[in-house]
Amino acid sequence: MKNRNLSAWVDEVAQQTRPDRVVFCDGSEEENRTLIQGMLGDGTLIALNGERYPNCYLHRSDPTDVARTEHLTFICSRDKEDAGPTNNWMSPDEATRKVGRLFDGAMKGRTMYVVPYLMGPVGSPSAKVGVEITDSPYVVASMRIMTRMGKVALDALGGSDDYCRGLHSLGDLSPERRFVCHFPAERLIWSIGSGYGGNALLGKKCFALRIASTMARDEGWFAEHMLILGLEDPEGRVTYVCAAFPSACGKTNLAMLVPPASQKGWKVWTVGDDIAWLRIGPDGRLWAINPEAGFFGVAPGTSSRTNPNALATLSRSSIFTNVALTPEGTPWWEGFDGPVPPALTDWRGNRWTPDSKEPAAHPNSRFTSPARQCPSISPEFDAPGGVPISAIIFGGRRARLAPLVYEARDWTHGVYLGATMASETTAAATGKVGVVRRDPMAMRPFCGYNMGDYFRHWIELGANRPAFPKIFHVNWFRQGESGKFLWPGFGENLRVLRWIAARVRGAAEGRETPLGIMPADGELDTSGLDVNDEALRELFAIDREPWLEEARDRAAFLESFGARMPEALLRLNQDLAARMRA
Ligand code: SAT
Ligand code: MN
Repeated sequence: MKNRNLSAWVDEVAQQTRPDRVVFCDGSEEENRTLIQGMLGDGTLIALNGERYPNCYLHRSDPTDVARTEHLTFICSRDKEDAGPTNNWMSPDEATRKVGRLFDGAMKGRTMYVVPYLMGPVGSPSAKVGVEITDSPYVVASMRIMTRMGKVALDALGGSDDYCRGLHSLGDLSPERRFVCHFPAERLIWSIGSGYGGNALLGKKCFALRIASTMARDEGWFAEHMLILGLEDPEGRVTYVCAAFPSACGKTNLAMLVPPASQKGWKVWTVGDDIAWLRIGPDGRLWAINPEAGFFGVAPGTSSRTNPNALATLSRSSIFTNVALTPEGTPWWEGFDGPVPPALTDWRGNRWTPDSKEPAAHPNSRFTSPARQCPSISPEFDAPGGVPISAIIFGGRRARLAPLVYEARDWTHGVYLGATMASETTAAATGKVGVVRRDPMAMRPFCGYNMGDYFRHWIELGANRPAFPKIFHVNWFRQGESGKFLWPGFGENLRVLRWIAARVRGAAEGRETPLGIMPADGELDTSGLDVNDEALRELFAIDREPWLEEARDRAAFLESFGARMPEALLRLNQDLAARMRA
Protein backbone atom coordinates (compact mmCIF):
# COMPACT_ATOMS: atom_id res chain seq x y z
CA MET A 1 0.00 0.00 0.00
CA LYS A 2 1.27 3.45 -0.96
CA ASN A 3 -0.09 5.35 2.03
CA ARG A 4 2.41 4.95 4.86
CA ASN A 5 0.21 6.42 7.56
CA LEU A 6 -2.59 4.03 6.65
CA SER A 7 -0.38 0.94 6.49
CA ALA A 8 1.11 1.80 9.87
CA TRP A 9 -2.36 2.04 11.40
CA VAL A 10 -3.49 -1.21 9.77
CA ASP A 11 -0.40 -3.01 11.12
CA GLU A 12 -1.01 -1.62 14.58
CA VAL A 13 -4.65 -2.72 14.57
CA ALA A 14 -3.76 -6.18 13.23
CA GLN A 15 -1.21 -6.64 16.01
CA GLN A 16 -3.80 -5.78 18.59
CA THR A 17 -6.81 -7.64 17.19
CA ARG A 18 -4.94 -10.74 15.86
CA PRO A 19 -7.03 -11.63 12.81
CA ASP A 20 -6.27 -14.78 10.80
CA ARG A 21 -6.17 -12.76 7.62
CA VAL A 22 -6.15 -9.16 6.44
CA VAL A 23 -8.03 -8.16 3.28
CA PHE A 24 -7.68 -4.75 1.66
CA CYS A 25 -10.98 -4.04 -0.05
CA ASP A 26 -10.93 -2.56 -3.55
CA GLY A 27 -14.70 -2.34 -3.95
CA SER A 28 -14.75 -4.49 -7.11
CA GLU A 29 -17.63 -6.68 -8.30
CA GLU A 30 -15.47 -9.73 -7.94
CA GLU A 31 -14.50 -8.99 -4.38
CA ASN A 32 -18.15 -8.40 -3.51
CA ARG A 33 -19.18 -11.73 -5.11
CA THR A 34 -16.60 -13.60 -3.05
CA LEU A 35 -17.79 -11.89 0.15
CA ILE A 36 -21.44 -12.69 -0.58
CA GLN A 37 -20.60 -16.32 -1.40
CA GLY A 38 -18.85 -16.62 1.94
CA MET A 39 -21.81 -15.15 3.81
CA LEU A 40 -24.29 -17.40 1.99
CA GLY A 41 -22.08 -20.32 2.98
CA ASP A 42 -22.04 -19.54 6.70
CA GLY A 43 -25.64 -18.32 6.97
CA THR A 44 -24.84 -14.63 7.51
CA LEU A 45 -26.93 -13.96 4.40
CA ILE A 46 -29.92 -15.73 2.88
CA ALA A 47 -30.43 -15.34 -0.88
CA LEU A 48 -33.85 -13.95 -1.82
CA ASN A 49 -35.96 -14.98 -4.80
CA GLY A 50 -33.58 -14.23 -7.67
CA GLU A 51 -36.31 -13.64 -10.20
CA ARG A 52 -38.28 -11.07 -8.22
CA TYR A 53 -35.40 -9.65 -6.16
CA PRO A 54 -32.23 -10.16 -8.20
CA ASN A 55 -28.99 -9.92 -6.26
CA CYS A 56 -30.87 -9.34 -2.98
CA TYR A 57 -30.11 -10.87 0.41
CA LEU A 58 -31.59 -11.11 3.87
CA HIS A 59 -29.51 -10.70 7.00
CA ARG A 60 -30.83 -11.50 10.48
CA SER A 61 -28.96 -9.66 13.17
CA ASP A 62 -28.54 -10.84 16.72
CA PRO A 63 -31.95 -10.25 18.39
CA THR A 64 -30.29 -8.04 21.02
CA ASP A 65 -28.67 -5.95 18.29
CA VAL A 66 -31.41 -4.35 16.20
CA ALA A 67 -31.06 -0.57 16.60
CA ARG A 68 -28.65 2.15 17.59
CA THR A 69 -27.78 2.07 21.28
CA GLU A 70 -27.56 5.67 22.40
CA HIS A 71 -26.79 4.84 26.04
CA LEU A 72 -23.65 2.99 24.85
CA THR A 73 -22.55 5.76 22.49
CA PHE A 74 -19.87 8.11 23.81
CA ILE A 75 -18.06 11.29 22.88
CA CYS A 76 -14.51 10.98 24.20
CA SER A 77 -13.35 14.57 24.28
CA ARG A 78 -10.71 15.54 26.80
CA ASP A 79 -13.05 17.97 28.55
CA LYS A 80 -16.47 16.68 29.60
CA GLU A 81 -18.03 20.09 28.94
CA ASP A 82 -17.15 19.74 25.26
CA ALA A 83 -19.50 16.77 24.95
CA GLY A 84 -22.32 18.72 26.59
CA PRO A 85 -25.47 17.58 28.40
CA THR A 86 -27.01 15.72 25.42
CA ASN A 87 -24.08 13.33 24.93
CA ASN A 88 -22.64 10.53 27.00
CA TRP A 89 -19.04 11.31 27.78
CA MET A 90 -16.11 9.07 28.52
CA SER A 91 -12.59 10.36 29.07
CA PRO A 92 -10.07 9.22 26.46
CA ASP A 93 -8.14 7.44 29.23
CA GLU A 94 -11.15 5.55 30.46
CA ALA A 95 -12.06 4.65 26.87
CA THR A 96 -8.59 3.23 26.35
CA ARG A 97 -8.84 1.16 29.51
CA LYS A 98 -12.44 0.07 29.19
CA VAL A 99 -13.10 -0.11 25.44
CA GLY A 100 -9.68 -0.18 23.78
CA ARG A 101 -8.84 -3.35 25.65
CA LEU A 102 -11.87 -5.17 24.29
CA PHE A 103 -10.17 -5.12 20.88
CA ASP A 104 -7.22 -7.21 22.17
CA GLY A 105 -7.42 -10.44 20.18
CA ALA A 106 -11.00 -9.62 19.16
CA MET A 107 -10.47 -10.73 15.56
CA LYS A 108 -8.84 -14.10 16.31
CA GLY A 109 -10.20 -16.70 13.90
CA ARG A 110 -11.72 -13.95 11.74
CA THR A 111 -10.80 -11.93 8.67
CA MET A 112 -9.98 -8.27 9.13
CA TYR A 113 -11.22 -6.11 6.27
CA VAL A 114 -9.72 -2.71 5.54
CA VAL A 115 -12.45 -0.63 3.92
CA PRO A 116 -11.46 2.74 2.43
CA TYR A 117 -14.49 4.84 1.55
CA LEU A 118 -15.31 8.27 0.22
CA MET A 119 -18.11 10.36 1.69
CA GLY A 120 -19.36 12.65 -1.06
CA PRO A 121 -19.24 12.71 -4.87
CA VAL A 122 -15.95 11.83 -6.55
CA GLY A 123 -13.97 15.03 -7.15
CA SER A 124 -16.08 17.08 -4.75
CA PRO A 125 -14.14 19.62 -2.66
CA SER A 126 -16.58 18.72 0.13
CA ALA A 127 -15.90 14.96 0.00
CA LYS A 128 -13.91 13.28 2.78
CA VAL A 129 -12.15 9.94 3.10
CA GLY A 130 -12.72 7.44 5.86
CA VAL A 131 -11.23 4.02 6.47
CA GLU A 132 -13.16 1.42 8.43
CA ILE A 133 -11.40 -1.67 9.71
CA THR A 134 -13.98 -4.34 10.49
CA ASP A 135 -14.33 -8.07 11.05
CA SER A 136 -17.88 -8.14 9.68
CA PRO A 137 -18.32 -9.04 6.00
CA TYR A 138 -21.95 -7.79 6.28
CA VAL A 139 -20.55 -4.38 7.19
CA VAL A 140 -18.21 -4.50 4.18
CA ALA A 141 -21.03 -5.38 1.77
CA SER A 142 -23.24 -2.67 3.31
CA MET A 143 -20.48 -0.06 3.15
CA ARG A 144 -20.09 -0.88 -0.53
CA ILE A 145 -23.71 0.18 -1.05
CA MET A 146 -23.76 3.12 1.37
CA THR A 147 -20.49 4.78 0.31
CA ARG A 148 -18.15 5.10 -2.67
CA MET A 149 -15.91 2.33 -1.46
CA GLY A 150 -12.51 0.89 -2.38
CA LYS A 151 -10.06 2.09 -5.00
CA VAL A 152 -11.92 5.34 -5.63
CA ALA A 153 -11.38 6.32 -1.98
CA LEU A 154 -7.71 5.32 -1.92
CA ASP A 155 -7.18 7.38 -5.07
CA ALA A 156 -8.82 10.37 -3.40
CA LEU A 157 -6.64 9.88 -0.30
CA GLY A 158 -3.32 9.51 -2.10
CA GLY A 159 -0.47 9.80 0.38
CA SER A 160 -2.37 12.05 2.76
CA ASP A 161 -3.10 11.31 6.41
CA ASP A 162 -6.32 13.32 6.20
CA TYR A 163 -8.91 10.62 6.81
CA CYS A 164 -11.24 9.43 9.55
CA ARG A 165 -10.19 6.17 11.19
CA GLY A 166 -12.91 3.77 12.28
CA LEU A 167 -12.19 0.51 14.07
CA HIS A 168 -15.09 -1.91 14.29
CA SER A 169 -15.36 -5.42 15.67
CA LEU A 170 -18.38 -7.56 16.35
CA GLY A 171 -16.62 -8.60 19.54
CA ASP A 172 -18.85 -11.15 21.26
CA LEU A 173 -22.05 -9.17 20.46
CA SER A 174 -22.78 -8.96 24.17
CA PRO A 175 -24.65 -5.77 25.15
CA GLU A 176 -22.40 -5.68 28.26
CA ARG A 177 -19.37 -5.23 26.05
CA ARG A 178 -20.95 -3.00 23.41
CA PHE A 179 -19.58 0.54 22.94
CA VAL A 180 -19.45 3.17 20.22
CA CYS A 181 -16.76 5.72 21.08
CA HIS A 182 -15.88 8.89 19.18
CA PHE A 183 -12.63 10.82 19.57
CA PRO A 184 -13.31 14.07 17.69
CA ALA A 185 -9.80 15.47 18.25
CA GLU A 186 -8.22 12.40 16.64
CA ARG A 187 -10.98 11.85 14.09
CA LEU A 188 -11.17 8.30 15.42
CA ILE A 189 -14.09 5.92 16.06
CA TRP A 190 -14.11 2.68 18.04
CA SER A 191 -17.15 0.47 17.79
CA ILE A 192 -17.40 -2.96 19.35
CA GLY A 193 -20.10 -5.49 20.16
CA SER A 194 -22.69 -4.51 17.54
CA GLY A 195 -23.13 -5.35 13.87
CA TYR A 196 -26.11 -3.06 13.38
CA GLY A 197 -26.64 -0.01 11.19
CA GLY A 198 -25.55 3.23 12.77
CA ASN A 199 -23.47 1.33 15.35
CA ALA A 200 -21.40 -0.51 12.75
CA LEU A 201 -21.52 1.28 9.38
CA LEU A 202 -19.09 3.88 10.64
CA GLY A 203 -19.29 6.19 7.63
CA LYS A 204 -22.87 7.11 8.45
CA LYS A 205 -23.80 8.49 11.88
CA CYS A 206 -20.33 8.12 13.44
CA PHE A 207 -18.26 9.87 10.76
CA ALA A 208 -20.68 11.82 8.54
CA LEU A 209 -22.49 13.28 11.56
CA ARG A 210 -20.67 13.00 14.91
CA ILE A 211 -17.07 13.44 13.74
CA ALA A 212 -18.00 15.62 10.73
CA SER A 213 -20.08 17.99 12.89
CA THR A 214 -16.95 18.82 14.90
CA MET A 215 -14.95 19.28 11.71
CA ALA A 216 -17.72 21.50 10.35
CA ARG A 217 -17.62 23.68 13.47
CA ASP A 218 -13.85 24.08 13.13
CA GLU A 219 -13.90 24.67 9.37
CA GLY A 220 -17.06 26.79 8.98
CA TRP A 221 -19.66 24.47 7.44
CA PHE A 222 -22.57 22.26 8.56
CA ALA A 223 -22.85 18.44 8.81
CA GLU A 224 -26.54 17.77 9.32
CA HIS A 225 -29.12 15.00 9.72
CA MET A 226 -31.09 16.18 6.69
CA LEU A 227 -32.58 14.90 3.48
CA ILE A 228 -31.97 16.89 0.30
CA LEU A 229 -34.59 17.17 -2.44
CA GLY A 230 -35.23 19.24 -5.54
CA LEU A 231 -38.80 20.42 -6.15
CA GLU A 232 -39.41 21.03 -9.84
CA ASP A 233 -42.36 23.23 -10.76
CA PRO A 234 -44.41 22.99 -13.97
CA GLU A 235 -42.14 25.65 -15.56
CA GLY A 236 -39.11 23.41 -14.94
CA ARG A 237 -37.57 25.53 -12.17
CA VAL A 238 -36.03 23.46 -9.36
CA THR A 239 -36.02 24.63 -5.72
CA TYR A 240 -33.64 22.66 -3.49
CA VAL A 241 -34.67 22.00 0.08
CA CYS A 242 -33.06 20.29 3.10
CA ALA A 243 -35.18 18.81 5.86
CA ALA A 244 -34.24 17.54 9.32
CA PHE A 245 -36.55 15.02 10.99
CA PRO A 246 -35.50 12.49 13.64
CA SER A 247 -34.76 8.89 12.63
CA ALA A 248 -37.80 7.00 11.28
CA CYS A 249 -40.00 10.12 10.91
CA GLY A 250 -40.32 9.94 7.13
CA LYS A 251 -37.19 11.58 5.67
CA THR A 252 -36.86 8.81 3.08
CA ASN A 253 -40.54 9.09 2.11
CA LEU A 254 -40.34 12.88 1.70
CA ALA A 255 -37.06 12.70 -0.24
CA MET A 256 -38.65 10.27 -2.72
CA LEU A 257 -42.11 11.84 -2.83
CA VAL A 258 -44.24 11.03 -5.87
CA PRO A 259 -46.69 13.87 -6.54
CA PRO A 260 -50.32 12.73 -6.59
CA ALA A 261 -52.18 12.94 -9.91
CA SER A 262 -53.77 16.23 -8.83
CA GLN A 263 -50.35 17.92 -8.73
CA LYS A 264 -49.73 17.98 -12.47
CA GLY A 265 -46.35 19.17 -13.66
CA TRP A 266 -44.66 18.94 -10.25
CA LYS A 267 -41.77 16.58 -9.60
CA VAL A 268 -39.49 15.73 -6.68
CA TRP A 269 -35.84 14.84 -7.30
CA THR A 270 -34.00 12.88 -4.61
CA VAL A 271 -30.49 14.04 -3.71
CA GLY A 272 -30.25 12.42 -0.26
CA ASP A 273 -32.46 10.88 2.41
CA ASP A 274 -30.47 11.17 5.64
CA ILE A 275 -27.36 13.35 5.72
CA ALA A 276 -26.37 16.69 4.18
CA TRP A 277 -23.01 18.44 4.23
CA LEU A 278 -23.54 22.14 3.59
CA ARG A 279 -20.96 24.71 2.58
CA ILE A 280 -21.11 28.38 1.72
CA GLY A 281 -20.60 28.80 -2.03
CA PRO A 282 -18.85 31.68 -3.81
CA ASP A 283 -22.33 33.16 -4.37
CA GLY A 284 -22.97 33.31 -0.61
CA ARG A 285 -25.61 30.60 -0.79
CA LEU A 286 -25.53 27.29 1.09
CA TRP A 287 -24.69 24.35 -1.17
CA ALA A 288 -25.43 20.77 -0.12
CA ILE A 289 -23.93 17.41 -0.99
CA ASN A 290 -25.18 14.02 0.11
CA PRO A 291 -22.09 12.29 1.49
CA GLU A 292 -23.71 8.87 1.09
CA ALA A 293 -24.19 6.63 -1.95
CA GLY A 294 -27.05 4.48 -0.66
CA PHE A 295 -30.18 4.41 1.47
CA PHE A 296 -30.46 2.60 4.80
CA GLY A 297 -34.21 2.98 4.99
CA VAL A 298 -36.85 1.78 7.44
CA ALA A 299 -38.74 -1.08 5.76
CA PRO A 300 -42.03 -1.26 7.72
CA GLY A 301 -44.64 1.07 6.27
CA THR A 302 -42.92 1.18 2.88
CA SER A 303 -45.44 0.39 0.15
CA SER A 304 -46.46 1.49 -3.32
CA ARG A 305 -48.85 3.93 -1.62
CA THR A 306 -46.39 5.48 0.82
CA ASN A 307 -43.18 5.31 -1.21
CA PRO A 308 -43.25 3.71 -4.68
CA ASN A 309 -39.76 5.02 -5.46
CA ALA A 310 -38.33 3.21 -2.44
CA LEU A 311 -40.02 -0.03 -3.55
CA ALA A 312 -38.47 0.30 -7.00
CA THR A 313 -35.07 1.14 -5.46
CA LEU A 314 -34.99 -1.89 -3.17
CA SER A 315 -36.11 -4.43 -5.78
CA ARG A 316 -32.54 -5.37 -6.78
CA SER A 317 -28.95 -5.42 -5.47
CA SER A 318 -30.12 -4.72 -1.92
CA ILE A 319 -29.49 -6.13 1.53
CA PHE A 320 -32.46 -6.49 3.87
CA THR A 321 -31.96 -6.66 7.61
CA ASN A 322 -34.48 -8.16 10.02
CA VAL A 323 -37.44 -8.19 7.63
CA ALA A 324 -39.80 -11.18 7.35
CA LEU A 325 -39.60 -13.74 4.56
CA THR A 326 -42.47 -15.13 2.45
CA PRO A 327 -42.58 -18.78 1.33
CA GLU A 328 -41.68 -17.48 -2.16
CA GLY A 329 -38.42 -16.08 -0.78
CA THR A 330 -39.40 -12.44 -1.05
CA PRO A 331 -39.06 -9.87 1.74
CA TRP A 332 -42.12 -8.73 3.69
CA TRP A 333 -42.90 -6.22 6.43
CA GLU A 334 -45.87 -4.65 8.14
CA GLY A 335 -47.48 -2.14 5.80
CA PHE A 336 -46.29 -3.89 2.62
CA ASP A 337 -48.57 -4.01 -0.45
CA GLY A 338 -51.38 -6.53 -0.63
CA PRO A 339 -53.00 -8.79 1.94
CA VAL A 340 -51.03 -10.12 4.91
CA PRO A 341 -49.66 -13.53 3.85
CA PRO A 342 -51.11 -16.49 5.77
CA ALA A 343 -47.67 -17.75 6.77
CA LEU A 344 -44.26 -16.13 6.97
CA THR A 345 -40.87 -16.58 8.54
CA ASP A 346 -40.42 -13.73 10.99
CA TRP A 347 -37.31 -11.59 11.44
CA ARG A 348 -35.89 -14.03 13.96
CA GLY A 349 -36.36 -16.99 11.61
CA ASN A 350 -39.45 -18.42 13.34
CA ARG A 351 -42.76 -19.41 11.78
CA TRP A 352 -45.26 -16.52 11.84
CA THR A 353 -49.00 -16.30 11.14
CA PRO A 354 -51.36 -13.31 11.29
CA ASP A 355 -52.37 -14.54 14.78
CA SER A 356 -48.84 -14.07 16.11
CA LYS A 357 -48.53 -11.38 18.76
CA GLU A 358 -45.26 -9.86 17.59
CA PRO A 359 -44.75 -8.14 14.24
CA ALA A 360 -43.24 -10.32 11.51
CA ALA A 361 -40.60 -7.75 10.59
CA HIS A 362 -38.70 -5.91 13.30
CA PRO A 363 -40.10 -2.32 13.56
CA ASN A 364 -36.58 -1.03 12.81
CA SER A 365 -35.91 -3.50 9.98
CA ARG A 366 -34.11 -1.91 7.06
CA PHE A 367 -33.28 -2.05 3.38
CA THR A 368 -29.82 -1.09 2.14
CA SER A 369 -29.95 -0.02 -1.51
CA PRO A 370 -27.81 1.91 -3.99
CA ALA A 371 -29.08 5.48 -4.40
CA ARG A 372 -28.57 5.36 -8.17
CA GLN A 373 -31.34 2.77 -8.43
CA CYS A 374 -33.91 5.27 -7.22
CA PRO A 375 -36.22 6.33 -10.09
CA SER A 376 -36.33 9.88 -8.69
CA ILE A 377 -32.57 10.23 -8.17
CA SER A 378 -31.52 13.77 -9.00
CA PRO A 379 -29.38 14.44 -12.09
CA GLU A 380 -27.27 16.46 -9.61
CA PHE A 381 -26.66 13.48 -7.30
CA ASP A 382 -22.99 13.25 -8.31
CA ALA A 383 -22.45 16.98 -8.83
CA PRO A 384 -19.13 17.81 -7.09
CA GLY A 385 -20.39 21.24 -6.02
CA GLY A 386 -23.73 19.97 -4.74
CA VAL A 387 -27.03 21.83 -5.05
CA PRO A 388 -27.97 25.35 -3.83
CA ILE A 389 -30.38 25.22 -0.88
CA SER A 390 -33.29 27.69 -0.74
CA ALA A 391 -35.14 26.33 2.30
CA ILE A 392 -34.37 24.34 5.43
CA ILE A 393 -37.24 22.47 7.03
CA PHE A 394 -37.29 21.29 10.63
CA GLY A 395 -39.92 18.89 11.82
CA GLY A 396 -40.87 16.15 14.17
CA ARG A 397 -43.60 13.78 15.04
CA ARG A 398 -46.01 15.56 17.37
CA ALA A 399 -49.58 14.50 17.93
CA ARG A 400 -50.45 17.91 19.42
CA LEU A 401 -49.27 21.47 19.43
CA ALA A 402 -47.13 22.03 16.33
CA PRO A 403 -49.00 23.39 13.28
CA LEU A 404 -48.71 21.84 9.83
CA VAL A 405 -46.25 24.47 8.60
CA TYR A 406 -44.85 27.84 9.58
CA GLU A 407 -41.86 29.94 8.64
CA ALA A 408 -39.26 31.52 10.87
CA ARG A 409 -39.15 35.32 10.95
CA ASP A 410 -35.40 35.35 10.21
CA TRP A 411 -32.30 33.15 10.38
CA THR A 412 -31.81 33.33 14.16
CA HIS A 413 -35.49 32.63 14.75
CA GLY A 414 -35.06 29.64 12.42
CA VAL A 415 -32.16 28.40 14.52
CA TYR A 416 -34.45 28.77 17.55
CA LEU A 417 -37.11 26.61 15.83
CA GLY A 418 -34.48 23.95 15.14
CA ALA A 419 -33.00 24.16 18.63
CA THR A 420 -36.38 23.64 20.29
CA MET A 421 -37.59 20.81 18.06
CA ALA A 422 -39.22 17.89 19.83
CA SER A 423 -40.50 14.59 18.57
CA GLU A 424 -42.06 11.36 19.71
CA THR A 425 -39.42 8.61 19.84
CA THR A 426 -39.35 5.78 17.25
CA ALA A 427 -37.87 2.29 16.98
CA ALA A 428 -34.67 3.57 15.35
CA ALA A 429 -32.97 3.63 18.75
CA THR A 430 -33.44 1.19 21.61
CA GLY A 431 -35.72 2.51 24.35
CA LYS A 432 -39.35 3.48 24.77
CA VAL A 433 -41.29 4.37 21.62
CA GLY A 434 -43.69 7.34 21.52
CA VAL A 435 -42.41 9.59 24.30
CA VAL A 436 -41.81 13.24 23.44
CA ARG A 437 -38.19 14.24 23.64
CA ARG A 438 -36.30 17.36 22.66
CA ASP A 439 -34.30 16.60 19.54
CA PRO A 440 -32.69 19.82 18.29
CA MET A 441 -32.25 19.82 14.51
CA ALA A 442 -32.78 16.02 14.76
CA MET A 443 -29.12 16.01 15.83
CA ARG A 444 -29.41 15.14 19.51
CA PRO A 445 -28.00 11.62 19.04
CA PHE A 446 -25.55 12.76 16.37
CA CYS A 447 -23.89 16.03 17.39
CA GLY A 448 -20.26 15.31 18.26
CA TYR A 449 -19.85 18.28 20.61
CA ASN A 450 -21.68 20.52 23.07
CA MET A 451 -24.98 21.49 21.46
CA GLY A 452 -24.82 24.95 23.04
CA ASP A 453 -21.72 25.53 20.90
CA TYR A 454 -23.53 23.93 17.97
CA PHE A 455 -26.38 26.46 18.18
CA ARG A 456 -23.83 29.28 18.37
CA HIS A 457 -22.12 27.90 15.25
CA TRP A 458 -25.48 27.88 13.46
CA ILE A 459 -26.27 31.47 14.46
CA GLU A 460 -22.81 32.76 13.55
CA LEU A 461 -22.47 31.02 10.19
CA GLY A 462 -25.79 32.47 9.02
CA ALA A 463 -25.30 36.01 10.34
CA ASN A 464 -25.44 38.65 7.59
CA ARG A 465 -25.97 36.05 4.90
CA PRO A 466 -28.91 37.36 2.88
CA ALA A 467 -28.58 34.50 0.36
CA PHE A 468 -28.96 31.83 3.06
CA PRO A 469 -32.07 29.58 3.02
CA LYS A 470 -35.34 30.51 4.67
CA ILE A 471 -36.21 28.23 7.60
CA PHE A 472 -39.53 26.43 8.14
CA HIS A 473 -41.08 24.04 10.66
CA VAL A 474 -43.51 21.28 9.68
CA ASN A 475 -45.55 18.62 11.50
CA TRP A 476 -47.28 16.01 9.34
CA PHE A 477 -48.44 14.12 12.41
CA ARG A 478 -50.90 16.44 14.18
CA GLN A 479 -53.99 14.62 15.43
CA GLY A 480 -57.50 15.84 16.11
CA GLU A 481 -59.47 15.24 19.32
CA SER A 482 -60.42 11.75 18.16
CA GLY A 483 -56.77 10.80 17.59
CA LYS A 484 -57.17 10.84 13.82
CA PHE A 485 -54.38 12.36 11.72
CA LEU A 486 -55.56 15.74 10.44
CA TRP A 487 -53.30 15.79 7.41
CA PRO A 488 -53.08 12.96 4.81
CA GLY A 489 -49.28 13.18 4.56
CA PHE A 490 -47.11 11.25 2.09
CA GLY A 491 -47.59 12.51 -1.51
CA GLU A 492 -49.91 15.28 -0.34
CA ASN A 493 -47.00 16.83 1.57
CA LEU A 494 -46.09 18.22 -1.84
CA ARG A 495 -48.72 20.91 -1.24
CA VAL A 496 -46.76 22.12 1.78
CA LEU A 497 -43.51 22.04 -0.21
CA ARG A 498 -45.24 24.15 -2.86
CA TRP A 499 -46.12 26.84 -0.30
CA ILE A 500 -42.52 26.78 0.94
CA ALA A 501 -41.21 27.18 -2.62
CA ALA A 502 -43.68 30.02 -3.20
CA ARG A 503 -42.42 31.81 -0.07
CA VAL A 504 -38.84 31.38 -1.20
CA ARG A 505 -39.67 32.85 -4.62
CA GLY A 506 -41.67 35.70 -3.14
CA ALA A 507 -44.89 34.32 -4.61
CA ALA A 508 -46.81 33.87 -1.35
CA GLU A 509 -47.69 36.57 1.19
CA GLY A 510 -48.13 34.46 4.30
CA ARG A 511 -49.57 35.86 7.50
CA GLU A 512 -47.86 36.78 10.75
CA THR A 513 -48.72 34.73 13.83
CA PRO A 514 -47.16 34.55 17.31
CA LEU A 515 -45.24 31.45 16.13
CA GLY A 516 -44.03 32.75 12.80
CA ILE A 517 -45.41 33.07 9.27
CA MET A 518 -48.22 30.73 8.24
CA PRO A 519 -49.98 30.37 4.88
CA ALA A 520 -52.51 33.15 4.30
CA ASP A 521 -56.05 32.11 3.43
CA GLY A 522 -56.07 30.14 0.20
CA GLU A 523 -52.27 29.90 -0.10
CA LEU A 524 -52.15 26.24 0.87
CA ASP A 525 -53.80 24.27 -1.93
CA THR A 526 -56.21 21.80 -0.31
CA SER A 527 -58.42 21.31 -3.36
CA GLY A 528 -59.69 17.76 -3.73
CA LEU A 529 -58.37 16.77 -0.29
CA ASP A 530 -60.42 15.18 2.44
CA VAL A 531 -59.44 18.03 4.80
CA ASN A 532 -62.45 20.16 5.77
CA ASP A 533 -62.36 23.70 7.14
CA GLU A 534 -62.57 22.44 10.71
CA ALA A 535 -59.55 20.13 10.21
CA LEU A 536 -57.66 22.96 8.52
CA ARG A 537 -58.35 25.23 11.49
CA GLU A 538 -57.10 22.53 13.86
CA LEU A 539 -53.98 21.98 11.76
CA PHE A 540 -53.00 25.61 12.21
CA ALA A 541 -54.49 26.20 15.65
CA ILE A 542 -52.26 27.87 18.26
CA ASP A 543 -53.45 26.75 21.67
CA ARG A 544 -52.26 29.26 24.23
CA GLU A 545 -52.02 27.18 27.42
CA PRO A 546 -50.16 24.23 25.86
CA TRP A 547 -47.80 26.70 24.15
CA LEU A 548 -47.06 28.45 27.44
CA GLU A 549 -46.33 25.03 28.91
CA GLU A 550 -44.14 24.28 25.89
CA ALA A 551 -42.22 27.54 26.34
CA ARG A 552 -41.52 26.58 29.98
CA ASP A 553 -40.29 23.17 28.89
CA ARG A 554 -38.11 24.75 26.21
CA ALA A 555 -36.66 27.18 28.74
CA ALA A 556 -35.63 24.31 31.00
CA PHE A 557 -34.02 22.54 28.06
CA LEU A 558 -32.18 25.61 26.80
CA GLU A 559 -30.99 26.47 30.30
CA SER A 560 -29.58 22.97 30.78
CA PHE A 561 -26.67 24.09 28.57
CA GLY A 562 -25.70 26.80 31.05
CA ALA A 563 -23.31 29.46 29.79
CA ARG A 564 -22.81 27.63 26.49
CA MET A 565 -26.35 28.52 25.38
CA PRO A 566 -26.46 31.61 23.14
CA GLU A 567 -28.42 34.44 24.78
CA ALA A 568 -30.30 35.04 21.53
CA LEU A 569 -32.15 31.72 21.82
CA LEU A 570 -33.12 32.31 25.45
CA ARG A 571 -34.48 35.74 24.42
CA LEU A 572 -36.47 34.27 21.55
CA ASN A 573 -38.04 31.79 23.94
CA GLN A 574 -39.06 34.59 26.33
CA ASP A 575 -40.40 36.42 23.32
CA LEU A 576 -42.55 33.41 22.38
CA ALA A 577 -44.03 33.24 25.88
CA ALA A 578 -44.72 37.00 25.79
CA ARG A 579 -46.47 36.73 22.43
CA MET A 580 -48.58 33.85 23.74
CA ARG A 581 -49.60 35.84 26.80
CA ALA A 582 -50.45 38.93 24.74
O1 SAT B 1 -29.23 2.87 12.33
S1 SAT B 1 -28.97 4.19 11.75
O2 SAT B 1 -28.41 5.08 12.76
O3 SAT B 1 -28.02 4.07 10.64
C1 SAT B 1 -30.42 4.85 11.11
C2 SAT B 1 -31.03 5.94 11.92
O4 SAT B 1 -31.22 5.81 13.12
O5 SAT B 1 -31.38 6.99 11.34
MN1 MN C 1 -31.02 9.10 10.17
